[in-house]
Amino acid sequence: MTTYTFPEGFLWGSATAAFQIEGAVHEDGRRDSIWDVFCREPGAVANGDDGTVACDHYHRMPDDVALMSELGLQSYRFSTSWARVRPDDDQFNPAGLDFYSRLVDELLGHGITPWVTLYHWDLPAALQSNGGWTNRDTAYRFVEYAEAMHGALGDRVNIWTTLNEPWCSSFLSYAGGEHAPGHADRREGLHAGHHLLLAHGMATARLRELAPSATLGITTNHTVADPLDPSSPTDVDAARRIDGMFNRFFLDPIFRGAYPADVLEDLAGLGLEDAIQPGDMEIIATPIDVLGVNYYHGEAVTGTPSSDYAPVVGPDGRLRGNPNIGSEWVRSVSRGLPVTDQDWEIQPEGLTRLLVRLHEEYTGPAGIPLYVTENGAAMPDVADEEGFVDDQDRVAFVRDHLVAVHDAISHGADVRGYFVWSFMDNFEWAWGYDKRFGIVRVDYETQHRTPKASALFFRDAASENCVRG
Ligand code: NCW
Repeated sequence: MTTYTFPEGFLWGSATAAFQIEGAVHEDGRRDSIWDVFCREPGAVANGDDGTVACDHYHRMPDDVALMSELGLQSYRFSTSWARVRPDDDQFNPAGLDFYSRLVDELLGHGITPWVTLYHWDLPAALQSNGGWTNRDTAYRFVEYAEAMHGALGDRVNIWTTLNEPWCSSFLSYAGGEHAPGHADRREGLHAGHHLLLAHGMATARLRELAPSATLGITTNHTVADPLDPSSPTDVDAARRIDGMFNRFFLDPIFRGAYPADVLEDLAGLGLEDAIQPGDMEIIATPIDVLGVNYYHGEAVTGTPSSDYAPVVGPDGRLRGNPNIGSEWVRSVSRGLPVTDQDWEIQPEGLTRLLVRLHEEYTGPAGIPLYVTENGAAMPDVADEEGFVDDQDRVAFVRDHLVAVHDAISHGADVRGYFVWSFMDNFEWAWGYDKRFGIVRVDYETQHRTPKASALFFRDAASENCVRG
């Protein structure tokens, strides 16, 4: 048995997102976000689930924070709901701002460091009616929203993430059709991606003016794409393309002020250039203090190059696109690795490779630390009569990925913390409530919370600052 001890000061936390847990979607002045609208579309979300009640966190927040404290969380990463705070793209909503202010007070009262994410996918529907992220104006609106959040919380919150997983809120949402607003248009996907990056850069610059000593960053989601057959040039090219769209499309502008040349070549003729205005790339490259990394799985990819592409109408009548813009022919193929409840292949060593690479190619040269802002797994949980879930599969997943983080640190990556996704079971987007990621079980009938074995494992790891395996 080896003990993997983390550097002193390593931050142990957990994360959630507003729409996935809050509920209370029509209370205290909140109005629809694009996810409320999307949930009403037949076939968009499994079982027709929606966020109306979710984990009822809006009403149970103090108890939830008390449970976080009992479980030894040192930091809690949550997102604020733009639709709660500025429901109509007009006046800011004092009741919405007050909820997050109370949450921050509650966290600080328990000695838990608040880590705010400003955008975790729930755009106000009022903005989508003007094109949402395909409209450049939304980026300017985001800056106003960021300013307001800073005005409400900036005296107590020091760590700010602009966006969570812009790949999802652009490509998966506007081109892939799987997330709100459920469009299947490649040009829209690319424009959304650029405007999200612009919003990130402008908000970072503004927050820096308002709070010179704050820690500012973005969280990107990553895949580690390996060619199915490393000796096949098409498979190698498929892996390069997926890496280009998932990882480098976002990181290169942020760290190098330019889209990668090979990605621009792959995307030629699809309209990205039309969204880029003089000065945009400099704004996007506004320096940040921290990069948040979300990692769930790696994949093996293959495919036969083709320029054929047509969105398909699914059995539910909804148009489905493909988030792999310009490389729709690339497919992920099972390598026979064990999978989570979402069929995502479990590959902890991919996290080591990812962190070392990010450090060497992007953050290290700029002296910027990495935080794993999300990692975790949906597992087929079974609760006993008391509601306890002995989720040894999730314990192993989290432990093995923490060992992978430790390996990355041993190889020189400057990783300062790990946030398990998620604090509690919640609304898993298009999968609805079927998929459970929490280290705390939520009984949706009673809203009763029960820490799972993984929560107890995580509490011990955090308090000892190590894992064993
Ligand atoms: S879906 C997703 N997730 C999960 C979600 O609960 C959370 O809000 C997100 O930050 C868990 O963590 C993130 N990420 C999308 C991963 C990419 C999916 C690739 C689909 C290919 C078609």
